[in-house]
Amino acid sequence: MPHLGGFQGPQLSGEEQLLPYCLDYEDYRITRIVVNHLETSLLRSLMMLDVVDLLEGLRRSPNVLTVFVQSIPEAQLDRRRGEGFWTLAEHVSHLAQVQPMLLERLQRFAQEEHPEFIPYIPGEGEEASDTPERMEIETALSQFAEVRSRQLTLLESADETVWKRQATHPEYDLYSYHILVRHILMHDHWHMYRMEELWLTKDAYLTH
Ligand code: NI
Repeated sequence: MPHLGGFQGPQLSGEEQLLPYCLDYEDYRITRIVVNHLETSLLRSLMMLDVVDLLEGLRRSPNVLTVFVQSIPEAQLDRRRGEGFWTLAEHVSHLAQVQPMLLERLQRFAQEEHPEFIPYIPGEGEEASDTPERMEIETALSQFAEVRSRQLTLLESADETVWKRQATHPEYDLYSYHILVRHILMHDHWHMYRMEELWLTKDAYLTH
């Protein structure tokens, strides 16, 4: 290890060997403190490195969904592939119906330091079914786009403190603003992926 000035530092291992250029122990100690600090802030910023991409993805979802849905022949929209399967129209309706609840969660994060959420169970308390209420497709698409744009306004005004907020949610081991935002994006795509499967995948290959 090329320690300059002849100082034989303490036995170093692993990443510490990446710090060879120390003039003496004091330099080594100071360097270590600086590196620790940099590592910590690097880790912090790494966690947030996807913020721009998350917002960009959320902004693009309504158009991806709209173009996708408009490419599906109308007769396919209400086809039920099996018992317990949602139709394509129900998936679109669900995507529209959950956005106000997600917007409300973002609002609570903006207002509360440590929100405690209760699980969202669609259709709970109603007579009905475990399938989403079938909306007019155009209505569903415009509601999805409209609430998404309100979510984005809120997201763009959130500062770093809000982005770092943690919450409690009985369904999840870990819940934070950052996780919620990523979840909204992945939820869009989970349902779009499932819709594509339900539309195009042959019976023998369709997952339940
Ligand atoms: Ni869902």
